[in-house]
Amino acid sequence: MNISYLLIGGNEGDRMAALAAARANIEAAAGSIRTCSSLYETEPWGKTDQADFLNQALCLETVADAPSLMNILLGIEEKMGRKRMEKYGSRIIDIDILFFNDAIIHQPGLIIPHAEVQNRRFALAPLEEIAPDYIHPVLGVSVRELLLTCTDPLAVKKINA
Ligand code: PH2
Ligand code: MG
Ligand code: MG
Repeated sequence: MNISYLLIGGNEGDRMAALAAARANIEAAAGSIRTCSSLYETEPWGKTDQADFLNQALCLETVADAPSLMNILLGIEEKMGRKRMEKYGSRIIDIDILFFNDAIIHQPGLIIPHAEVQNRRFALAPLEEIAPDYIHPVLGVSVRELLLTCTDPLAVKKINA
């Protein structure tokens, strides 16, 4: 069995419904969600003139290997109507693999750990809630430490829902 940490997010339409649909699709097609973080309302990173996102981190238990998981998740995004327009632009749903066991993978279309996780408060804050002691396999420090040293100034607010 493999353990993967995912980040789901979106900033179009009914964001809460989109995250709920993503969780249901992940459970149906990819494995068992062991833990979910709270939902976080987060300022848009990378392209600031767009709506705030809702983000959530998930701990997934799966029999799929990393490339298969990636393909399953891309299929869910497509089924949910994801259109790939501009880089960092708005989207109904995005499902990213942050970590997969302790794997370090560099393949076309698949980089694990996620290349930007340490630079994104919107990923680290939800992740820290469910996996504070996970050690980043390349950087060698915990998620808690990554959040403490993260310089991303964008606001991340836990939602009580
Ligand atoms: N995803 C992006 C770009 N910017 N900003 C926030 N707040 N949340 C995201 O999930 C996000 C983003 C590209 O994947
Ligand atoms: Mg993303
Ligand atoms: Mg993505």
